[in-house]
Amino acid sequence: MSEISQVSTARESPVTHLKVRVLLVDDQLIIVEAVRRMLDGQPDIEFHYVSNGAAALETAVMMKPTVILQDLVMPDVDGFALIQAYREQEALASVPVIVLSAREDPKLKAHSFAVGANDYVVKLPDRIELLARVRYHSSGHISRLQRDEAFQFLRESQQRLADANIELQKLAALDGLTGIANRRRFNEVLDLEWQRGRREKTPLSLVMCDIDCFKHHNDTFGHQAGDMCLKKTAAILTGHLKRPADLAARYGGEEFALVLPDTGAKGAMHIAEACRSHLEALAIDNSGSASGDVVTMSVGVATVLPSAENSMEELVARADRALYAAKSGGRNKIFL
Ligand code: GH3
Ligand code: MG
Ligand code: MG
Ligand code: MG
Repeated sequence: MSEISQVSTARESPVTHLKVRVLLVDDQLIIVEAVRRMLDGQPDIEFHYVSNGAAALETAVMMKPTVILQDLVMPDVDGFALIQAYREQEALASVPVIVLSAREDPKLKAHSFAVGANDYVVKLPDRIELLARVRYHSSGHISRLQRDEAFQFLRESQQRLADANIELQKLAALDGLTGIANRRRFNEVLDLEWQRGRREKTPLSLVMCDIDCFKHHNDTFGHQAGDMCLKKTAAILTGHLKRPADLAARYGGEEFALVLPDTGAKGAMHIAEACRSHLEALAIDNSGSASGDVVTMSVGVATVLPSAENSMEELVARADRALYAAKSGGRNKIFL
């Protein structure tokens, strides 16, 4: 039982709002206690009361009860006037009001209905009767509420789910260390761009990069320095992309790939060279390595006009072979 001074507006599951919220307005605490005993402990009923008549209207507006049990005679207000006041409030206009009267009197009954009451019970009714009347008057209200709240809850849940799925899809496509596209995303994009190149008869270029003597860098400066180097390399690659459709991806450990749609060999070589020289210019320490004193990368470039006569796998294999040639050709080089 709670005398209402504050009503929580927190929304959890709609189920908590499907309880029949009974507000008893009665100045006599002995009546409050008797009604509480009848209603409390019912799983579908939430019992509240207000014994101060002057506070009844405000309390009712705040808590939006399902049913009001209304005393007629109170020291500070007139029960009839209160019922009329409920009816003038938008939030309470259709809330069923059951009058709890001390007297079995036809005139009081008639007047109660005239001012807007829905039912009239002489105090104190039998528990079974009171429960039956409360449930009878709240059934329509609850099912409407149930429907509206359930729809609202469903809509919000679906929206949250959709948002979460978008986030998950993004995460599933990104490399955890560098934040750029991962191998999975690379495969998806390469496939899409291959199809598009075939349809639109435009060249597709693939640039494969591999950091030189990265094992030496890791072994000499530590794994954290190695991670930092990977992040910087990723940033260089994305920084040199020119079009929205271009993609930079982490292909494997210290290997990266660029997918460049509608780009010929010349354009791809140009971007590859910009990336290679940019990394060299960062002068990340790799002293003592077989490929020089700073971190560099070797690059293989391949370009194809996608068609039925060639394949995506061939394009990847050609870029790989070019990369291997750049490695055997002395590293820090670009081969086509
Ligand atoms: P090469 O010039 O022939 O490419 O030699 P390399 O040393 O770069 O190539 P190798 O394949 O021998 O070594 C690659 C190293 O990259 C070994 C591996 O531990 C390291 N590596 C792979 N992934 C990560 C990572 O996420 N972080 C760090 N710090 N190191 C990584
Ligand atoms: Mg009274
Ligand atoms: Mg490698
Ligand atoms: Mg390497």
